[in-house]
Amino acid sequence: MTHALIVIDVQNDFCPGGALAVPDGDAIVPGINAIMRDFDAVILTQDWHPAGHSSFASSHEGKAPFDTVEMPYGPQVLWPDHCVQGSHGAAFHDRLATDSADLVLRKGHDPAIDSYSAFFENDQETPTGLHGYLQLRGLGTLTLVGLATDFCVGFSAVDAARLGYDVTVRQDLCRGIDLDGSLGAALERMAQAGVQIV
Ligand code: VGL
Ligand code: ZN
Repeated sequence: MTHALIVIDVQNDFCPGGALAVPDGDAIVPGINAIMRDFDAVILTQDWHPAGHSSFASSHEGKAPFDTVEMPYGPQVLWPDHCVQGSHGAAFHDRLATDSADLVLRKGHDPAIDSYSAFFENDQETPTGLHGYLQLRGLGTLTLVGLATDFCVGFSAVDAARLGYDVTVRQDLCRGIDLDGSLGAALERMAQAGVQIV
């Protein structure tokens, strides 16, 4: 089994100064760059929303960022506008070594569905295509790093484990948002799913 590094959403909007900044989000960049050469493949994901996306609080009358609404696919946290396609906020952090990536996977482009996981959108059934790519390349062992631990990293890791991958999350190379205990809950869900958290 060959081993892929999946770098989740290391984008300007999730770094200090960005629209949905994760505390210390940029601190992981040098460490991520340093381990890229240790893997058979490097995959970067990019949160990539159209303007007016349904996960933005600004798209819901009377709602504020971090409120929750009921979507056809279940509860959805509303976020500040972030990672709008083509914007500076959606670009990768400028010190991330993007040239080393084999694949850049964009997610969250459907206006009506958010996509935390790199594998499935938040309806938990629409595939992003990543599973097919990994299978065809024989990449069965995955290490996940990036932002944010409790949302996109956590959901990706749980989906990967359920799909049968051998999954490790490098906590030292992740940072979390921790909204109402979401970090502890995500660590719990990952552990339950068989993700190795190191
Ligand atoms: C993320 C909230 C909204 C993430 C993306 O990358 O963790 N979180 N969109
Ligand atoms: Zn998003």
